[in-house]
Amino acid sequence: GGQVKPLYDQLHCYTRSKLVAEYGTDKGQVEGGLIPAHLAGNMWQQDWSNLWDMVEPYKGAGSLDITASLQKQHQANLSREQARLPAGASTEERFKAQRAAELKTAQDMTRQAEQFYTGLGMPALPDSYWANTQFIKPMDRNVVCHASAWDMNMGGEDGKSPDVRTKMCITPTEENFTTIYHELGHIYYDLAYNVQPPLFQNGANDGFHEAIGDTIVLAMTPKYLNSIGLVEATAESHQATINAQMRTAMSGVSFLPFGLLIDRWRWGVFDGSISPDNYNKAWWDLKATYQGVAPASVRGEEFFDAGAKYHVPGNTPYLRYFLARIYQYQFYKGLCDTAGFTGPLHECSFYGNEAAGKKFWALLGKGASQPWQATLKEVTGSEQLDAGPLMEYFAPLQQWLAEQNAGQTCGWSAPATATAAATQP
Ligand code: X8Z
Ligand code: ZN
Repeated sequence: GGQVKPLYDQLHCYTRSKLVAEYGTDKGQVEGGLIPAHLAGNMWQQDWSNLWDMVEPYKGAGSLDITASLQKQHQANLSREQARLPAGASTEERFKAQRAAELKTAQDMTRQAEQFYTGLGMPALPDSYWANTQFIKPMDRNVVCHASAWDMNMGGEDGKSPDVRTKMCITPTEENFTTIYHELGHIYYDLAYNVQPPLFQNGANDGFHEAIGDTIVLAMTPKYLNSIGLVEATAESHQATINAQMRTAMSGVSFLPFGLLIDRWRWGVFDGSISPDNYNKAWWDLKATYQGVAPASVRGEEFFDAGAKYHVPGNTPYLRYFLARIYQYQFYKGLCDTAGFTGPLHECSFYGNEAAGKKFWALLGKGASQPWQATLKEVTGSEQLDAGPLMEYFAPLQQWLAEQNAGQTCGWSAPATATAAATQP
C-alpha cells in the first residue's frame, strides 16, 4: 500500500479542495479534513468518477463526458423505436418501445466492448452469449443487479460449445460502460482457458481474473473513445493529458484504499478482533484511516453499513480488486511493450494491435495451469506484484496535483481510535 499512498493522498487533497470550494468549509469536509461520505458521488466512496464536473482540470481541453454521449445514443434508439409506433399507440405499446430501446442501447454498448476484444484478434462472443445474457433489469422478477460474469458449462476443452453469460442491469452511463468491458474480461478469460483440463480452468489468481477487463479499460484512451464516436477529437496537449489522467484516477486511484479495507474489516470479523458490538465503528474507523472519508452524522451500531456493500453479505473476497488495480498497469505496460510502444506509458493504447492481442490471449489461455508468477513473468518480465507501472503511468498527474496542492494542508486526521485499530499493510 505504501507505494501508491502518496498519489492517493494528493488526489484526496485536490478533491477535498474542490468539495470545499463547492459546498464551503463546513459542509465540504468533515472535521479532521475528511471527505464527507455523501459527497463522493458513490454510495461506498469507492469510485469518484461522478465528481467529474467538479474536478475536471481544464474545461474545454477535450470533453470526456462519456455519460452524456451514451445518453444521446440512447435517445437516438428511443426515437427510432417510437417512430415505429402507430399513431395513437397505447401506453403499453409506448412502454414496450421504451424497453426495446433500453435493451438496444445495452446491447450496443456490449457490442462496442466486444469489438475491443475482437479487434485484438480474440473470437467473437458466441451466439448463446447474446441469447442468454441479462442486459437490462427484468420487469417480472427481482434480480441481483450487481454485475457478474458466468461460465455455465465450462465448454471448450472437448469441443463442447461454451455457454458464457453476463448479468447486469445496464443503463447508459460511463460507469456501466466500463463495467461491461470489465465483465467481458472475465468472459474472455473463461473462453481462453477452457481449452485447459477442468482443474486449470480458472484465473492464475483471483486478482488476475479481475484485472483482465481493467487492463482493457486502461487502453480506452480519448483517441479510442473518439474512434467509437463517444468523445470529440482533441488536439494533443498537456492539458488534454491531465484531463485524461484525472478521469482515470477518479475511478482507479480513488479505489485503492477501499480495495484494501474491505477484507481488513472482514478478516477482523473472522479473527474476532472486530466484535459484533463494534461492526459499524470498526467499518468507519477503517474508512477514515484508509480512505479519509467520514459520514456527516454519527453512524452508530444500530446501522450495519458494511452490509450495504454487495461483496460483504455476498461473501465475495475483495482483495482481488485491490490486486487487480495494480496488476492492470503491469499487464498494460507489458502489452504496450509487446506492441512496440516506446513513448510515455500513459500515451499508449494497444487497441487493434495484433501482437499485443496474441500475448494477452496466451496469458488468458494459461489459466491456472502454472503458478501466477510464471504467467506474470511471461507478460511483464516480473514475478512480483509491483505498483511501479501504476506510478509511472500517473507521473504527469502526480506532478500536476502537487502543483495544485501547493500551499494546502493535505492529509487528514482519523479519530484516535481509528488509527489505533488499523495497522499498516
Ligand atoms: O464487483 C465488481 C464487478 C464484478 S466482479 C462489477 N467490482 C468491484 C465493485 O463493484 O465493488 C468491479 C470494481 C470493484
Ligand atoms: Zn469482476
